[in-house]
Amino acid sequence: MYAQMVTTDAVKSAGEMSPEERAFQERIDRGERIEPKEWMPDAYRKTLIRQIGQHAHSEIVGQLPEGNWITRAPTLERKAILLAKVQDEAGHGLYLYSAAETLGVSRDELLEKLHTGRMKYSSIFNYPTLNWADIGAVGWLVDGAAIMNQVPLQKTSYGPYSRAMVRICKEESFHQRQGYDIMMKMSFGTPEQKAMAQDALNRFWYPSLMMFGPSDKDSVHSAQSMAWKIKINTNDELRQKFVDQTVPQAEYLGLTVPDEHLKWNEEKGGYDYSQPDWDEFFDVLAGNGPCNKERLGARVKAWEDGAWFRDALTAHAEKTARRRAASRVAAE
Ligand code: BYC
Repeated sequence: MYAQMVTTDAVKSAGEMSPEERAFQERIDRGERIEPKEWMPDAYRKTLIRQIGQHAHSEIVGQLPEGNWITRAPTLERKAILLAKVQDEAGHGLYLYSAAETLGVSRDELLEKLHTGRMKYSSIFNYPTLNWADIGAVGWLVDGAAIMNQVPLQKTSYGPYSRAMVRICKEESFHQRQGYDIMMKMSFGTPEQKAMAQDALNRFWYPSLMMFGPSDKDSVHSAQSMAWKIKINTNDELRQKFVDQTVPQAEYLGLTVPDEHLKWNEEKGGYDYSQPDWDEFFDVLAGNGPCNKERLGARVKAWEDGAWFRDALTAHAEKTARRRAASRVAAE
């Protein structure tokens, strides 16, 4: 499953490219968008299917840790907000599956790969949401990290992906804000509530840093993806921006980022911070996180439970097509 991580994707020099590949790279370098029916290198198509597919799966699996709390939200207002957020995530998954389909892969194929463990989804969703403060931490940190990663993707080179990201980013901003609002309520509440908020930050800080992917030296796809402008920034660049943005937000809440080495570095104009435990990250990717089995099990069950509905839709479409064909023959 992790064979793709053994080697780094080699970026071809102009001399090694075919004339078609060179012309393609020149279009990318000029900042042109690539559209579905246009020529593209096979590896560009495959990289996009991998990234957009994994992104779509993350949105869908990402509904689970929060969906779990809809019935237990503390007020009617919080319930309505959370419900809207979780529905947005479903919508993001659908835009992204549609964007992936323009590359010649079907949604069924992508889902089959997810269900059989041949495609990934974001590591973050393999961590549990134990209490209401965790829902605040997810919105604040997880959606905050998602925005940091996804705002640059609005400028990604593949047209359908970049256009999907525009709408997704608008919605993610509301998600991040609602999470921070929960954190404010908890942090400025009773000592017990503040302790819950601190505990949620303690548990979600490092998994959120992992969302940006392995450090640049271990990122197998970054160099080629950046040459093709599929990715606009490296994993470490975005992680640094996230830390710099989030630390003052934690300070405002009166919470402590669980990193004793966290320190403002005047020279670089950013914080020095501790790396997450990368062994834990790769272990979660290998299927051994606290919730991997539960999350995948829930998705497979949802797929199987929905089989009767998909069958009914297909049967209806076939029946309608047969009727139309019969009435055409009768009219001739
Ligand atoms: N989790 O060479 P690298 C959301 C994999 S949803 C799992 O750096 P790349 C939300 C990577 O796939 C947020 N796997 O890869 C939803 C590769 O393995 P493969 C989802 C990870 O692709 C609901 C290997 O490690 N966002 O926000 O250049 C509620 C080597 O990595 C992770 C997106 O998907 C990870 N964290 O860079 C709330 C954004 N990191 O494929 C919120 C789009 C790395 O060779 N994706 N891997 O088997 C990206 O920007 C890039 O794909 C990544 C990774 C930065 C994630």
